[in-house]
Amino acid sequence: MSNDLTLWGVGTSRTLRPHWMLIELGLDYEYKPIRSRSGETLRPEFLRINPRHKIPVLQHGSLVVSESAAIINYLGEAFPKPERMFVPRDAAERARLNEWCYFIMTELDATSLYVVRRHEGLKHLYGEAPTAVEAAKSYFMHNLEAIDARISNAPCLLGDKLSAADILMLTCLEWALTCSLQLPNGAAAYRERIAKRPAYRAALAKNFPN
Ligand SMILES: N[C@@H](CCC(=O)N[C@@H](CS)C(=O)NCC(=O)O)C(=O)O
Repeated sequence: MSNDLTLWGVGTSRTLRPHWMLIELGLDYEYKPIRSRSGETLRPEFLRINPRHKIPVLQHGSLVVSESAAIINYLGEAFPKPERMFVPRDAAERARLNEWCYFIMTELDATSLYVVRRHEGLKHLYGEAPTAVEAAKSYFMHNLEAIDARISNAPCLLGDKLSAADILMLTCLEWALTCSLQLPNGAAAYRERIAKRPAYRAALAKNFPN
């Protein structure tokens, strides 16, 4: 039966997240393999859905959700989760999940890795800023080192079961490696464990088809 789910976007760490969550939840979905900075995000068909011309975007029936973290948390709430996934049962558990998600999205993604991406890899678009890049890299490492012991404690960030926070964390760790950052021991071991998941491997194949 169709779930009426359409996901827009492939090719980046941010688009990988919803592919992974959809596959982890065992949901059938359609996807439109548009890419960033290809001109495809500026087509009228997509601008009607997201005037900020950013991917990923999820359509579920008439609902449109942008922002990778919001999409994967929505999917986790809207559909039944397999036993192997973390479901917050009360406000305290939801706070633990939110704490990880906000930390990863604001401190690791937006403040650190995206600054490196904009002013190193995409400097022709956003300007060269070596001081900002170095500061962002060292801020990333400082934050990761501060949580390294917590990451090593259990298989996943919230215990035995995978959550949206793990999807955000692993995609940031993989992204960090492409920026030549060296992961501390706990994070490196965590990455090795989580990256073995079949749903992650399947999502990689869908998100990075070439
Ligand atoms: N905070 C957003 C970031 C989304 C974002 O910046 N997407 C980039 C690709 S990673 C994009 O769509 N760029 C396309 C464009 O500007 O044309 C999220 O996590 O979804």
